[in-house]
Amino acid sequence: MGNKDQKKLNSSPEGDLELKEKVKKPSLYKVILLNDDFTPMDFVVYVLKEFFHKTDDEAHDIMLQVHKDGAGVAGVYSFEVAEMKSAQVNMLAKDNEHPLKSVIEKE
Ligand code: TYC
Repeated sequence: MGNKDQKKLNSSPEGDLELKEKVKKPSLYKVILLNDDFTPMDFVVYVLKEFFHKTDDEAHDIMLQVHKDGAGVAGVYSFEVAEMKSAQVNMLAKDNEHPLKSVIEKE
């Protein structure tokens, strides 16, 4: 029996299922902005527009929600992207001497 036929015999819906089970979707992580008493509202809006591609209205809504509730989701990404965005936000805030912090949390 040729190699080609062997492959055909072994392929089955079960085989496809086994393969599917092993191909895991990457976990998603939320980038969460934390409220503080000193970071200017305009700076938070800028961060949401620049790093999280929010519209002006979306950015204002999220900023106000964080201001009222203490924390809010800026965006949801793979671990690597979430970690990078959170670090960039924290660095920009530090460089501008604002206490704004972001953290990441598994969904
Ligand atoms: N609470 C800040 C103020 O009154 C505004 C603010 C909003 C700060 C959201 C951080 O993640 C934040 N200036």
